[in-house]
Amino acid sequence: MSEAILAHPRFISLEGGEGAGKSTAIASLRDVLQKRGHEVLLTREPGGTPLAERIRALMLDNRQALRGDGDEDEPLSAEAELLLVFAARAQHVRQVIRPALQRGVFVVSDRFTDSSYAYQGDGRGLDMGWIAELERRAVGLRPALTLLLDLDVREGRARIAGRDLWPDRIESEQDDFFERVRAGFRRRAAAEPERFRVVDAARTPGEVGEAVAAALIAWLERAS
Ligand code: Z5A
Repeated sequence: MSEAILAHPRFISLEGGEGAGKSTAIASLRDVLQKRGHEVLLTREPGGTPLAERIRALMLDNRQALRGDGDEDEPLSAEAELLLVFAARAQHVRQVIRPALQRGVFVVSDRFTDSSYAYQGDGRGLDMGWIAELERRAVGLRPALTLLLDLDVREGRARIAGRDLWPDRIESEQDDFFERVRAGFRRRAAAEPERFRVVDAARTPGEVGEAVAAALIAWLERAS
């Protein structure tokens, strides 16, 4: 396949740390697009296809369930984690995202490759050049607009505290990991101001929904 990365004009992503409110805000983006007569596909990463959802479950499993035959736990290495998220993304792009874009649909994804740079690159310390190579070779697609919901790490964690009986593998990381992730997202947003819009997520769900909707409307009107 071609190694060029296409920023598709109908492909939009939402990014941010845990508890930032992406899953809540994505409905506002859908409403704006539908009101303008567009067909919209909401999807998420890791996941978005049956196989990619299975990879997601493997990657987030916190029971250290990637066990060997004995009783010893087998922790997932950072490198394997990176390859799993890209395996899921390669499926997602080919099975769902590209076909929808080719049909003229707007695709809005809750997370995409920016999460790999932030979590596996900044969070885990893996080589950014390797991630860029995977993005070129296995993905080849980038959103034209990325809305970054920016929120204090502790506030985001407080929002999801007690939600799950068992925090998943990534939720179980310490605050310093999430501080590196947040700094990574902000650095990427500053480096690509044309693509990113940073939204202050420390507001009520209604206010955040209005802010992402306003950012999308301004972007659509600017692009048209
Ligand atoms: N990951 C990765 O490492 N590498 C990759 O390449 C990709 C992902 C693609 C996905 O798990 C994990 O995979 C993720 C990164 C990693 N781990 N982390 N962290 P996930 O989908 O379960 O995690 P998430 O994307 O962070 O989802 P989340 O924790 O649910 O956050 P959210 O979608 O941004 O928030 P929400 O579900 O809309 O809201 C969370 C709670 O806060 C909920 O109870 C809401 O009612 C409440 N909420 C929402 N908005 C507000 C406001 N504005 N005020 C107060 N309370 C609010």
